[in-house]
Amino acid sequence: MLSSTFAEDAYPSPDERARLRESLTRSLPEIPSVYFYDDLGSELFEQITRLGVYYPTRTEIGILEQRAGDILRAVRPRRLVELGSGAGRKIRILLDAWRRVGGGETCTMLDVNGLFLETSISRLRTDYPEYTFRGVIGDFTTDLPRLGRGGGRLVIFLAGTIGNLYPDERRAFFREVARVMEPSDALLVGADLVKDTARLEAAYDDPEGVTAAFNRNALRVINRRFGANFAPDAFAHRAFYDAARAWIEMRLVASRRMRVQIPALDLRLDLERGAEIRTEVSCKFTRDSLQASARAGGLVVSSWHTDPDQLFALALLRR
Ligand code: AVJ
Repeated sequence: MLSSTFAEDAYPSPDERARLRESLTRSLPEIPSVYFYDDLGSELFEQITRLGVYYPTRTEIGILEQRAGDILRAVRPRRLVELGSGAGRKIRILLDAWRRVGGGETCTMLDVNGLFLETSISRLRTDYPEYTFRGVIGDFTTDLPRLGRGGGRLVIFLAGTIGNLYPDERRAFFREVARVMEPSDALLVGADLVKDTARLEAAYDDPEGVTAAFNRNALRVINRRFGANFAPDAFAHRAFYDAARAWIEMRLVASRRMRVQIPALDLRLDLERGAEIRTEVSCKFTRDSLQASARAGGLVVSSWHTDPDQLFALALLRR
């Protein structure tokens, strides 16, 4: 959903360059996971969602299909707001349920990609003429105030994307959302659940190598956007579950010694063979751990919806 951040025509701002420079010069260098999602990366992610080992997408869709009606009847929203609209498949499940339940008026989608927003909104207008659709171009970590206040609103944040925020960023996110919520509003969050390590690790290291290609693509994005000369093929994909932090971590491992120039950051990286770059954390939750971090924003879990195998959950949060 963040692909337009890397529109080829938009040169990285000083702020963006400073942030990446800071990430790459840590003792464990890091590339923020937002850099996965150029057009190719977004397509690779779509392929990941169809892999047998990658259970989150289909499990979340199953839960939504089962529970959308109950959730809408409990909240009775007039307005639906989606943060980060993805492929636009899941909002349709809620809109279909809204038709049966009634009471719906407007649907707002917040996304950093303006073109993506326009395309999906024009399709939604055709298929759901009874609702008013609005697009807000923005980033869910910084632009929530632009949604305004108002009540009667169900905000949805799906796909387990909440897990890509570090715990402190996650608490800040909940505080920001809570700030624009009225007591009659609710937030529906999709969260991947803690489970056995083998199952988690398999979901991030498929035999087809799609996740490995997705991981290496971050280097291509950095090369293009910052004039760097990373050799993506000289990096191996690594994904492991850190049980103490309850997160999957993805890294790229240098298969040889190399010197990387990143002109736009005025930076040179000397990597030893075996040096690692962190590209993503994907936090896994229990009902208690999600509740604890939502509490930072004064939010409580008002209902919890999961699949029979407890793989994934939708948490309905309220003030
Ligand atoms: C986009 C956050 C849902 O963390 O599972 C998939 C991204 N990374 N495989 C996740 C991802 C590796 C994904 N989300």
